[in-house]
Amino acid sequence: EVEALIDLFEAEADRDCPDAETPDVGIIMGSDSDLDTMYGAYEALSELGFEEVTDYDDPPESRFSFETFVISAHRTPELMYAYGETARERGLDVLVAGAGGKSADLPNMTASIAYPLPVIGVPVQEKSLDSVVGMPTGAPLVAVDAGKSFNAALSAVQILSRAHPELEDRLEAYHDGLQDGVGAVSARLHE
Ligand code: RP5
Repeated sequence: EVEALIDLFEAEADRDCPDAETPDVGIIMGSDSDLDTMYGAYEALSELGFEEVTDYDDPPESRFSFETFVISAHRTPELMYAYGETARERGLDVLVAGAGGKSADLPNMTASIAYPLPVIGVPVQEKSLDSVVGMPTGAPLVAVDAGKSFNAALSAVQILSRAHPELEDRLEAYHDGLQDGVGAVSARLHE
């Protein structure tokens, strides 16, 4: 399975697909036990109209898309290297990486391997916040608060929106929805 994934990443990197046909955001996590926490990133991207790519022979219909993989820095280091090294050539523009426990190395290592592609780290358990945010000078990793994978994905879309004004419109619409929600709560308190 791991060999097949490495072959897939390398083949996709060689394909030189148009940007509109490759995933823009990559969600990766260290274990399937991180899935519940990382589901927030899936929710945020889906809410903003990103399509999930699962079959690389079937290009997404939507202009913006994402992919999801479980990649363990410790159990599958070669897979982590293959993913990070091919990410730019495969057309990815920003990565959201989650890991937890005392072995939360995936976001940090991927940030180094895929540099200068931006990586947004999500600490999966609160006690592991330090392990994700700690990077040496010159090797940056953007990180959100523990477990906030939804915010990590929103940050990813903010980064993409600098080059894609239509994403700025979607973010504005999302923000308007948040404001309406808060306004409605206040209004209910004064009924
Ligand atoms: C980390 O170790 C993973 O990201 C996960 O949060 C943690 C525990 O992994 P499992 O033992 O549940 O697979 O690398």
